[in-house]
Amino acid sequence: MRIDVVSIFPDYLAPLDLSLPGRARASGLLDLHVHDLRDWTRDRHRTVDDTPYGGGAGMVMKPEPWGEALDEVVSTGSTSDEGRSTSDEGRSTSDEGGSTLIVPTPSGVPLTQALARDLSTREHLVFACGRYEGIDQRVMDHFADRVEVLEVSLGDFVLNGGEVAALAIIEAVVRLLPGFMGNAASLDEESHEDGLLEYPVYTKPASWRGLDVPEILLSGDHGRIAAWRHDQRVRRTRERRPDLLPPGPISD
Ligand code: 6GU
Repeated sequence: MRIDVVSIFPDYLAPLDLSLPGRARASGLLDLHVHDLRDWTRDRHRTVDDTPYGGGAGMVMKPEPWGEALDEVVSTGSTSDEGRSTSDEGRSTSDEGGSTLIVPTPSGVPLTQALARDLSTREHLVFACGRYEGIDQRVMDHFADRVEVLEVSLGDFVLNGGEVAALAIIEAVVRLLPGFMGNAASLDEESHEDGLLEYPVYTKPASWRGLDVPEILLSGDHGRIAAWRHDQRVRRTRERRPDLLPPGPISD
């Protein structure tokens, strides 16, 4: 998979060199490129924003730098001499129709595990990280005629810009890449893979600060342990995320 991120704060994306995406990069599964939007400005002040038509608070990101940046990055596989991905099994990444443009915004569709799974099957993701009050809508409208455009939100709260959201989305996607995690089973068993939250987990010591590990987990009875864990998942989900449960009486 190739991922390009365009931002006015490319240093925000430095954590991508570490941790999960870092390992995927090192192993050749992920070909990741971070770009500074201001490289596509043409004025002396490298301006990226302006006041909103219609009035209102804050500033809006101008369409021209975004247009030029995304013209180049969306059609990529490579911009000039950056080199081609070797992880795409021979498919061309210069076909822009193979790109998906993701615009992190609190006004987007919610990120879910199902969306992360879908994104993990794409060959090229481009993240357009906006700041201020957002990006001129014509940028998304224009590119929607050329590639799939997804405005994606992490949830019902507001961040200062799309960078931290892009980091979160990339981590959720990259850990699902085939061949990334050693243990495929640990992926299926976790929260949000089957509509219930995860059960609580414990490790040694069996007693800590007066708190004991639930006795059943020490029993060696795998059938009863599985039933207990399922019950814990249902209780937790009912308590914390009732919106995830089907309507009507709870079936255990
Ligand atoms: Cl994707 N972006 C911003 N700026 N704020 C958010 C968000 C995204 N998701 C939740 N809040």
